[in-house]
Amino acid sequence: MEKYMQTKGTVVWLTGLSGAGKTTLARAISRRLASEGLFVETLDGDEVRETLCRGLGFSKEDRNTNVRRIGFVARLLARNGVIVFASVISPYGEARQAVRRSVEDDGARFVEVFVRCPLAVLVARDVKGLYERALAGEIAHFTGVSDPYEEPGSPDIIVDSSVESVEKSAAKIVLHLSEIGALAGEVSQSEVLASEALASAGQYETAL
Ligand code: ADX
Repeated sequence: MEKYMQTKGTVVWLTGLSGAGKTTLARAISRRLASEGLFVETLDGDEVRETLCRGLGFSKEDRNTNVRRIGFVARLLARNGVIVFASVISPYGEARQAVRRSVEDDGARFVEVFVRCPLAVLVARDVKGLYERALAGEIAHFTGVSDPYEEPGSPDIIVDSSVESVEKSAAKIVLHLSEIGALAGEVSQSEVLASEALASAGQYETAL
């Protein structure tokens, strides 16, 4: 007989173009949840490419290898109760679906978040200066400019950083996590987080 009950974790997979706000959002939410005592981890495309995925480029094959490796680590963490935020462009739908299947096969949850932002806004923001270079033809195979991005067909959540604040998008995700029972380690934590999320979610544009 099982003496202790350990709940499975969740992979929150943030997909979207470079500069759309995946990392910012993941950091904001993971900080909040960690401060409530939940076990949280983040896996970021830019960071992981310096370590676990060092040497991989941006061909379809390399991008999918990147996604598979990040998915593998996320799965291991999630099946041990961790809430994992993975911020990866992950432009190919099939590779994202494969990660979902492997996570769910382990009994953990997978939440696909499409971090949407129109290309024109990304080009105007150009935080890393990459779009200017990509548009000038200096970076080959740049996602959204000279390489494909397959938008999720049925994401669990859509956030749009061109019309929502980080707080609003974060609240939307926290609310969803609460609704699916992903924050249920301690009932009180879940309730606190959910009511906070509901309070800031009150002002959503329903159009999204
Ligand atoms: S993915 O396509 O393999 O999922 P990942 O999220 O790991 O991408 O890395 C994307 C980051 O790599 C971008 O935010 C950007 O800083 C950098 N980068 C460098 N070259 C490219 C490129 N050709 N396309 C997209 N991002 C690039």
